[in-house]
Amino acid sequence: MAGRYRSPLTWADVTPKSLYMNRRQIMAGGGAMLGAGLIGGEAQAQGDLEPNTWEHITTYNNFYEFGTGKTDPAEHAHRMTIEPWSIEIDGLVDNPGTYSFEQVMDGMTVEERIYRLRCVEAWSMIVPWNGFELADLLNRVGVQDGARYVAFETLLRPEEMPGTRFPVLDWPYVEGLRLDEAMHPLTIMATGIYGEPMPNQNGAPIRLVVPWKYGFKSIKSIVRMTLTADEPPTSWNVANAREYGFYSNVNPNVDHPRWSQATERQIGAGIFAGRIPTLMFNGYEEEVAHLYEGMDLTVHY
Ligand SMILES: Nc1nc2c(c(=O)[nH]1)N[C@H]1C(S)=C(S)[C@@H](COP(=O)(O)O)O[C@H]1N2
Ligand SMILES: [Mo]
Repeated sequence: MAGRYRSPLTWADVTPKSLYMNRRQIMAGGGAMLGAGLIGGEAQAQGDLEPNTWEHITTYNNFYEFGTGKTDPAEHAHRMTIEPWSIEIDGLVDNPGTYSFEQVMDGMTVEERIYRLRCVEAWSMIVPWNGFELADLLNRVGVQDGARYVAFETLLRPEEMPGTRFPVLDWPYVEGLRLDEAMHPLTIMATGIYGEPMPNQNGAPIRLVVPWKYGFKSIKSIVRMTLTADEPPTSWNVANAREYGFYSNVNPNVDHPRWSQATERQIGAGIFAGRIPTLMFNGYEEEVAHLYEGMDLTVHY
């Protein structure tokens, strides 16, 4: 392995922090920027962010590399080898290289963030993620002038991923964010759920979580990140550009061509619970609306 490291990260210039905020601290308001503390009053009013059960979060998944059924990932993702794991970080960065998972985690501030995950299929669940801000990692590798986007890529290992034998998507799964979206403090690299290491079906060992965008932007099991000048391709946009744009911000006013985005079904709420209204930017409007000032979100969907 050692020979593969082109440019090992040295975090020497960074003060290591090992703060881990547990849920109680966050709920008590210990972190103004965290979880429930961040969402607006409107979101609070439709029900506080009471997390879904471990069972729901780990058995109702989208991870097409393991099949397109909701229970396929729970059934097959155990076949994915996650040790050792490394992430290649390249493109317009000062310190490109192949970093082991351990190097990436070294000194990172892992916190719990309770976010709603809103799927484009119009269901949602509340997940207590553990992770660190993507901005912290990007700052460490040094983003160069001229970088305007971050491209992400998922592991592609057909012998461990039965779903990739079918051309459902253009494998490997790829996603992208504009640099300011990637640097936003709500954007995290998640490495666990409920304080446990990330289950394979949820994107072990490390995945993106962007709470104001549809679930598919939150790419799982990341093996590569590339800083680019141009907007990178994204798997769902490549598969069907009319239905899935680059931005894919949660927006109750812009329907998917085949169904409404105005409401959502809460996974685990019970069959009598009824649908709830979907909030602009998934309830994070105050925090992120400024990123899209002057953009027509019906064009840039
Ligand atoms: N690599 C990869 N990442 C992915 C997907 C996928 O199929 N492959 N599905 C996306 C979709 S559509 C959703 S809704 C979320 C689901 O995350 P969860 O299973 O942890 O709830 O993962 C996203 N990330
Ligand atoms: Mo999704």
